[in-house]
Amino acid sequence: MTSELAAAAGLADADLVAMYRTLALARALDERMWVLNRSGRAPFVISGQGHEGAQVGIAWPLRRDHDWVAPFYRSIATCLAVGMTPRELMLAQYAKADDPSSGGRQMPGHYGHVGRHVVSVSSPVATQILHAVGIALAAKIRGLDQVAVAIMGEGSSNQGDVHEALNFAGIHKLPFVFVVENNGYAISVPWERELSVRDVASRAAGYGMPGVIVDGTDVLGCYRASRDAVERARSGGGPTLIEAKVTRLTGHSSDDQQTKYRSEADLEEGRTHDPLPIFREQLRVAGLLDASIEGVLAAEISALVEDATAFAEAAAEPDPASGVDHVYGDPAANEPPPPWQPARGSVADRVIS
Ligand SMILES: Cc1ncc(C[n+]2csc(CCOP(=O)(O)OP(=O)(O)O)c2C)c(N)n1
Ligand SMILES: [Mg+2]
Repeated sequence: MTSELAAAAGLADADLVAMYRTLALARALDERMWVLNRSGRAPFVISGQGHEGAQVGIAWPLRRDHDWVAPFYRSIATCLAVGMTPRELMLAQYAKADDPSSGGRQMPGHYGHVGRHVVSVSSPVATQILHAVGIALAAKIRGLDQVAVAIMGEGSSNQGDVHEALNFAGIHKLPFVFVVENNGYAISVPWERELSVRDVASRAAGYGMPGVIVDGTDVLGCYRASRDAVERARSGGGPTLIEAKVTRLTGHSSDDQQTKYRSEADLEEGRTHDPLPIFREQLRVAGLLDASIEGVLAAEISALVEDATAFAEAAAEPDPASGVDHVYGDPAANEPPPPWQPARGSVADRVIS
């Protein structure tokens, strides 16, 4: 029999346990990355701790290897939820040659995966929204039935790119979902100094799309909001903006000390919004987790983290000679760029329905 909790979300009990496992795995990998950083093994960590509930709930309704995600540097749980493996995330952390994100070219935390349809993170924040809207436009033109999702923080959502992208997506009713993980800070700047409104979601009205606020500790609430937005996008109803209120449990990055600009009361309050123990307790009450299941999961997660760390530690470094691969053409070939080809037919006719 399905638990009431799962039935209310239209999911099976096993889905809820799998969601919890993804949250817990993301947290364990993230914690390991900090240990590696503090022990001199990894040069930089940027953490998803506190964001995992929103990330797993929102990623869950996506069709794997079909829909597209343009994530940001905190998207560890998102990447796991769409099928990236702990080994792949650790290869990126160590910047090794086989790192699927960039072959070690990017900073750690800039995840990407061609096969899993995860667009490589750009360091300039918010640029990914234009990539995702472009993908949504292409999906619509080609009739591919795909949805594109862009994810970023509330501070980044103030960039000009976001206005352009949301306006365009709204006009053309693109299969697009914009996710803002609002943790109340852009590095050390509190939300009151970044945003002229309390909720980013209220801006959606200006682009002719629904703006939905979800509590990032409510994993299944995040799932439902995303499921509705993805269905709407896929069925031609157009884009949605989802704002997840989350907490940032760590400093901005491994180079930041948040006690310098956050009070102990603020940090304490933030810790009460940790999605991991909240979701765990929900599943315990629903009878889906108990000490024995949790023990099995904890052992499995610990083994995955150990395996990913050892695998990435032992993996080959990138060849320095490959450093500018994909940046320049082959100078020896000395070939002119291919001639510009005019588009066949009118793309605009097919897009503007
Ligand atoms: C265009 C651009 N400006 C500034 C930065 C430096 N920067 C990196 S992260 C960040 C804060 C982003 O805050 P937010 O979007 O709220 O995301 P959070 O880190 O809080 O999750 C800034 C200003 C950048 N990477 N790109
Ligand atoms: Mg923020």
